[in-house]
Amino acid sequence: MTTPTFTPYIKDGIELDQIIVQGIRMTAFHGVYAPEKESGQLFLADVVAHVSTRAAATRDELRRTANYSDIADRAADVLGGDPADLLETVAEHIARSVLEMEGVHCVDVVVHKPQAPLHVEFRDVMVKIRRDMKSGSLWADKRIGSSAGGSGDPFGAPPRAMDPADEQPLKPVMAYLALGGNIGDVDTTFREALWEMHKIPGIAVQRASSLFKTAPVGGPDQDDFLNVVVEVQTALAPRELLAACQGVEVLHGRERLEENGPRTLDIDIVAFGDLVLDTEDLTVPHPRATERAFVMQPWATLVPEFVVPGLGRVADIAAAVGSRGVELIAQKWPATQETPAHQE
Ligand code: PH2
Ligand code: MG
Ligand code: MG
Repeated sequence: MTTPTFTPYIKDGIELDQIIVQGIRMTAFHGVYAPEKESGQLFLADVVAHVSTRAAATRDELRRTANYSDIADRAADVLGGDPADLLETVAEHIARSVLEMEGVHCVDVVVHKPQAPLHVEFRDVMVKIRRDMKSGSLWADKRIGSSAGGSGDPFGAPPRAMDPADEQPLKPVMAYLALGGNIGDVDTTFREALWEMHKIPGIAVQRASSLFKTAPVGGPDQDDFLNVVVEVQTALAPRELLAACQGVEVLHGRERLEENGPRTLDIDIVAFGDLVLDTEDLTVPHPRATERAFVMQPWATLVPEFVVPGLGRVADIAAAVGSRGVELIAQKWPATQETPAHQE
């Protein structure tokens, strides 16, 4: 079995370290052909997790790095899990699982199938992929600008869905999410939610607005809210981004009990690039966002020049809506509380 080389991964100008688990081996039933699904054969996986190990080494603490045993378990779960037709699918699923681990910025996965049914003698067949948390990389293998992907291209993307809410954008899009909440430690909830969003492949959280305390608008008599607007870069279709937002709401115990009622966490897509869309479950730009000071004031601290499709500059809309009931709490949010790794 040969092992390919793994090129370094550079994050913010610094080459990350690599934690490598090689030759994870299992009998499994992946393959296109019936005998492969019945008898099974040997599969092997190599996984390289690109992480910064400095903080862990300085303190000699496992929790500050990626546990190689966890990496191996995740790879083995996929390798020995549900049979897939393609090595590509197995590799992709391993990559996604390892990318979910905290601190892993990029992952290389090689899946080997040394007993593949070929017509010639050979040593090994492998599929090698790299995936990272930046949505940009999701596009690395998209042949934008060529004729590839057109209807005559058998290797191109599947035909586009009819509903524009299900169409993945042709290149990464800046979307704006409005977060609100008034139950529990909302500041902490927001921070956790942003990290959870960022870990989802296809979403890269970029920046947050200032943080505001806001009087409740609508609904029953309830506590003040915290509100913030964040910028994400996304490779997902609008409806996939919506599902991600709702998934993170659920993680924080969101229950949809009453309209405009108190909630731990609400995440609304307020804009999705320059897209204008009106479907049963999703309307962008958000139909009420531009009437609400608790969205417009935070948003104006983030991207005053952004033009809300069909409605104008964020700063202008914010000025028109005014700032009644909204109070600036933290200009720079989230304030960094931990010592950055490179200072340790
Ligand atoms: N969200 C609502 C209803 N009312 N009021 C404030 N101040 N902040 C909110 O986020 C909010 C609200 C429905 O999503
Ligand atoms: Mg809302
Ligand atoms: Mg909502």
